Amino acid sequence: MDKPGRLPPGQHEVKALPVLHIGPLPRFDRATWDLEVYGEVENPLRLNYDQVRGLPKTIDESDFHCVTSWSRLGNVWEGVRFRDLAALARSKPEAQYATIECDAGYTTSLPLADLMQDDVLLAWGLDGKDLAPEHGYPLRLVVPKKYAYKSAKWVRKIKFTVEEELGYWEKRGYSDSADPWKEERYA
Ligand SMILES: Nc1nc2c(c(=O)[nH]1)N[C@H]1C(S)=C(S)[C@@H](COP(=O)(O)O)O[C@H]1N2
Ligand SMILES: [Mo]
Repeated sequence: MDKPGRLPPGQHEVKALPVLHIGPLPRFDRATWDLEVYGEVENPLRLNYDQVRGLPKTIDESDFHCVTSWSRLGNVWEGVRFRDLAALARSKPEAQYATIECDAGYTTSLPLADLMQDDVLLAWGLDGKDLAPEHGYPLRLVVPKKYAYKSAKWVRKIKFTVEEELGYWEKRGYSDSADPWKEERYA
């Protein structure tokens, strides 16, 4: 692919994926960890880590754009498509958004229309290896078409909602639509 054409306005390329988050690195205990899918769904789920890793696997290459201006191109993510998990939980017709809730209190939210895209994964792997803990292992959301604060690390709960609940950065002045190609950095 033509890399220059892949950089949104105001972004520069970095070769290695930086580590960026607020708060401490959460501890992962495989024996007690679970993923909960709840809210406006017909079939609420509580999956242990083995069950998550047994979900249909997708590998997808995409670019990653942080609002602070770095982009890391050509990330090969491995995980389950958000929409495959949503199909298992069977979201109710009135559900329009999902709030992603993480260890250590971080949240973000997105319209289901954005989350159902082909390139949106709940990922456990990057570039042929399990994710490093600091990049979100055991499970992170990846939403390549949005600034990376939507790509929540250490996901534990997914809540389907009728109305949108603003996430951690979205409540603090960052754009909720967060489209890097339109430079939607601030609300
Ligand atoms: N749980 C959690 N997820 C998070 C964040 C965070 O603070 N906490 N920061 C976000 C931001 S602003 C960015 S740029 C990316 C960085 O991901 P990386 O550290 O894997 O590069 O994680 C996103 N996901
Ligand atoms: Mo970011």
